[in-house]
Amino acid sequence: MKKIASALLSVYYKDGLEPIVRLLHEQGVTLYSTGGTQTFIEQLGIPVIPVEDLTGYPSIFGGRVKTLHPAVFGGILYRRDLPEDVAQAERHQIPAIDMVVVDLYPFEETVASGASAEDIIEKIDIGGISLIRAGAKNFADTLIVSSRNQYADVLSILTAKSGATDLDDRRRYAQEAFATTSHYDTAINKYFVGQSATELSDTKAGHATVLRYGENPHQSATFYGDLDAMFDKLHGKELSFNNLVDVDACIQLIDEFADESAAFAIIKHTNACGVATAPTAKEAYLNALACDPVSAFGGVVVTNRPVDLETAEELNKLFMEILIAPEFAPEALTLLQSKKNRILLRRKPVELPTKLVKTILNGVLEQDKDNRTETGADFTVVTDKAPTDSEVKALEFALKVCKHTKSNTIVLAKEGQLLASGVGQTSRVDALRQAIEKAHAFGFDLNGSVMASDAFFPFPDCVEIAHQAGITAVVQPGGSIRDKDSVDYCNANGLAMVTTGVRHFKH
Ligand code: 93A
Repeated sequence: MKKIASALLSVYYKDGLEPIVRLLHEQGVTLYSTGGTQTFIEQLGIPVIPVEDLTGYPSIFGGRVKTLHPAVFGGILYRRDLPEDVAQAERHQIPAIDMVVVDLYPFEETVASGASAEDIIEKIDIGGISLIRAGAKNFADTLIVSSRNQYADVLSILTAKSGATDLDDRRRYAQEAFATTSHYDTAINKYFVGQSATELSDTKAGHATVLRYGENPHQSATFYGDLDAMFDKLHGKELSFNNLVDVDACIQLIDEFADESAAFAIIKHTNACGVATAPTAKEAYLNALACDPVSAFGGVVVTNRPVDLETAEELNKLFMEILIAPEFAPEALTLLQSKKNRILLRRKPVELPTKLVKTILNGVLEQDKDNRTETGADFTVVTDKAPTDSEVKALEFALKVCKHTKSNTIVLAKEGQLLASGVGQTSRVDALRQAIEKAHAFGFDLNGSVMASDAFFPFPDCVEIAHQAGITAVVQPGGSIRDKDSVDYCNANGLAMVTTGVRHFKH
C-alpha cells in the first residue's frame, strides 16, 4: 500500500473532477495543476500549486509547452526505492508526484466536428500523453488516471483505502493508460492517413460521378475527381470506367514527351500499342499507328501537340474510343466530330496528384508516383562498346515507354518509334519473345534497334535472344548478381549495354 501525498491534475474537460479534488484535499494531498484546471480547483476554494511554480517556467507557445519539464517528469518517474534516484531528486529539488490525472485534448472529437486542419493539429496532445506514459511507466510508485471514465473507481479506491493504492491497482491503471495512449495515437495516425487519401479525392468531395458500370458490366462504379477541371469534352458519350483508366495511362505516358516537337501514343488496356515522336504531328501519329495497327483499333489516342487538319484526316480513318489533345484546329475538330461515338477531349494544363493510392486487403497502399525519368546523362556504359548517339536517343525513348508499361516488360524501339513491347509477362524472356514476334508480325526489321527492360536481367538469355533478333543496344537497371554474364555476352557479340540503377516496375 502506498499513500498518495501529491497529485498533478491536468484535464481538458473539468466535469466529474470536483469530487476527486475534494477527496484528495481532505486526505491532505498536495495538488499541482495546469492553467485551466488550476483555476477550476481554485474556484472550489481548494489550495493548488501552479505547475509553473514547479518548473520555474510559464506556459509557453500558446500552451504547447506547459508540463514538459524535468521537474514534472522527474517527480513522476524517479524510483522511490532507488537511493541514487532519491538523491538526485533531492539534489535537483524535484518533489515526488504520486498521482497523475489527465484528460487529453479531444483529438477525435475535433476531427469529427469538421474543424480546420490547423485546429485539429493543435488538438494533438503532447504534454498530457507524456504525463500518462510517465505515470504508467512508473506504476510502481504512481497512480495514473488517464480517463474520466475512471473517476468513480478512483473515488471508491481512495475512500476505501484512506488515500492509498496498492500495486495491483496501479498496474491496472497503467495498463488502461497505455490503452488510452494507444487509442489516441491510432486516431492521429488514421487522421493523417485519411488526409493524404482525401487530398486526392478531395477535389472531389463534392464531385462523385456515378459511372454506368465498373471494369465489367456487373460491377458498379463511381469516379471521385473533377474531370471538368482536366478536360473540355468537345464530343462524344460519357467516359466509362475503362476509358478513365486508359485516359490516365495516356496522360502519364504523353507527359514523358512534353519536350518533343510532336508525340503520339495509342493505348489499349493501359499499355502502349503505339508511340512515336516526329517533327510533325501527322508523322508522329502514322509512326505510332504503324507499331500495331491491329491493337490500335478501339484504342485511346493522345498527343502532346494541337491536332491540325492533315493529322485529323489520318486520325479520322481509325476507329478509336477517345482522342486527347491540348488543342484542335477548328477544321480538324469539325472533321473528327463527324463520327458519333468518338470522344474528343481537350486537355487543360492541370497539376496532378503526386501520390498513387490503391486498396488492398483490408487497407490502402499509398506511394509516390514513379516520377524518375533517366536520360543519356544517367546511363552508365557497362560494355566495351558504347551506344551511338542515335542509339542513346532510342534507349531514352524506349525507357520512357517501358516505365509506363505493365511488368514484366521489354520494349523494343528505334529512335522516335516504338517497334513492339512485351507486356505484363511473368517472365522477362516471355516479354522479349512476345515483343520480337509482334515486331516481326508488323513488318519491322529489328536490326539496329534497341531494347529497354523495366528490371534487371537475372540471366544472359535476354541479351542472347535480343542479339539474335538484331538488337544492338540495351538499357536496364543493372544490379543482378549475374550482371556480368549479360555484359560478357554483349562484349563477345558487339552489343552496347547501359545501366541506370533505377528499376521501373509497374503492376
Ligand atoms: O499542448 S500540450 O501538449 N503541452 C503540454 O505541455 C501539456 N501538458 C498538459 N498540452 C498539455 N496538457 C494538456 O492540457 C492536458 O492533457 C489537458 O488536456 C490540458 C489541460 O490544460 P488546462 O489545465 O490548462 O485546462
